[in-house]
Amino acid sequence: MRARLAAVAVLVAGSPALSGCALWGMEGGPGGQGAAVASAAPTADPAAVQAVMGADGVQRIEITVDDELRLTPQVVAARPGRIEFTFRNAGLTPHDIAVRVPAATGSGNINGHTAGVVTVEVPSPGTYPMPCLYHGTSGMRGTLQVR
Ligand SMILES: [Cu+2]
Repeated sequence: MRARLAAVAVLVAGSPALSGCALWGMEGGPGGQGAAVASAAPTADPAAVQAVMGADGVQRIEITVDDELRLTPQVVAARPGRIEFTFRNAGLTPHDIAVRVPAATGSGNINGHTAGVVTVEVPSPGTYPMPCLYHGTSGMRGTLQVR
């Protein structure tokens, strides 16, 4: 019994070493699935997926939202500038995703099997929340990391 308690203490003490944990609330951060997403660009959060810079200078990222109230990817990395999000609803439950940079720009209602586009101008680095206005309190929120 004493040895088991010691092992638990070591696990707890070791968890701050995992980067990005502080960003996530009770529902936890990206799991194994998120960690498996490849990202060529160096980012602080290994689960972050880099928005792709277009020839027009606009960074673009497509995020799938679903009936399990997930955003995939949940963490997006980008550089300061214009970023265009396409939120594609793979399920039936409507969503409304806001990107707070820091003023909120919302996608508007996204019905099942449709998509909503949000374009924001982010002047400076920072970590910006992307909550679903319907399900944010249920843990449906992504994160934009600009650096
Ligand atoms: Cu939602």
